[in-house]
Amino acid sequence: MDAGNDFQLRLKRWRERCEQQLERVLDSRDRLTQRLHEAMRYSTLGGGKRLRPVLVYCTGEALGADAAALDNAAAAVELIHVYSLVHDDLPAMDDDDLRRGRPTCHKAFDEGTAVLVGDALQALAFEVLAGNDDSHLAPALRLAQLRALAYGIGVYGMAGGQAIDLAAVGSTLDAPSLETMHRRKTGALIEASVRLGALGAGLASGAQFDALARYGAELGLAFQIHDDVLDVAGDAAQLGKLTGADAARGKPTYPSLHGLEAAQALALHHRDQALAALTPLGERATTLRQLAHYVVDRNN
Ligand code: GRG
Repeated sequence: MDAGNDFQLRLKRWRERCEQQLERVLDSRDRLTQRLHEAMRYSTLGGGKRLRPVLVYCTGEALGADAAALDNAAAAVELIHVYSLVHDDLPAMDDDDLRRGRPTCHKAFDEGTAVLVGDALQALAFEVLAGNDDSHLAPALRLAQLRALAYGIGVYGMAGGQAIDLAAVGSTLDAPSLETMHRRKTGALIEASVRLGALGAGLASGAQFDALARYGAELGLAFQIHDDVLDVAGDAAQLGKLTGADAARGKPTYPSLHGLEAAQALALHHRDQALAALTPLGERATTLRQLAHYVVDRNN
């Protein structure tokens, strides 16, 4: 089998494993909150590329971890990601009707439910990551994972990036501010996914840990720049959402600031930075390298 097919097969297996884990943690028989649960499952299951959990698995695997030691972290990062999508789609944020090819959560249910879906998914992510007595990971590593995830989604991560994004609508940002916004809004959770995978393999510090964190940060920035590019040049049917949304809202993006071609070149530049960061890991990082190419070659 050639390397490309092997990569696609591994991607498919990790996605299936992620789906099983999400099914596991979203299983509830509480009748009083049936509608909330239905909305959480609707938003989470059966869609999306599962990039963040795949990164957890691939990073952990590169360092020799068992998949079972990575399951909770993989589920947790996807729960957080879905929470961010549900809130981001709300009228107070991006006001989107379509997500993953289906009506957004607040369209399929209602706005109040969508707010609660995000809140409950975020809480569930930390509960799952904290683990239980059967957890495969030592308490100190679990604590480091909790801290990494919290940092990645707080003021210096996803929520802060979203605040910069909201404040910038209808205005321009200079290049360094736009880069900071992207690094926080999207890059920080992607970097956290890599950190969680390393911690799940027992690696908590040192040159290799720092190299992986750098890989995650550069990959995250490349991912969001490519996302900006897809919003201009992508295909709505493949994306499962409308294109041109950033320009319609007057959002500063890489194509609006630098032009489409320069934005594409910058996505490749940060992919290359991500690849360069992997040098100390040698052969073990083959799948992580393939993921870096995938992130800027994808059409959805
Ligand atoms: C706290 C009210 C409140 C809102 C928070 C944190 C937040 C809203 C939004 C975060 C911003 C955000 C959604 C960033 C991610 C942008 C992005 C590129 C999403 C798409 O990710 P993909 O392509 O999606 O990985 P799939 O569907 O494949 O999982």
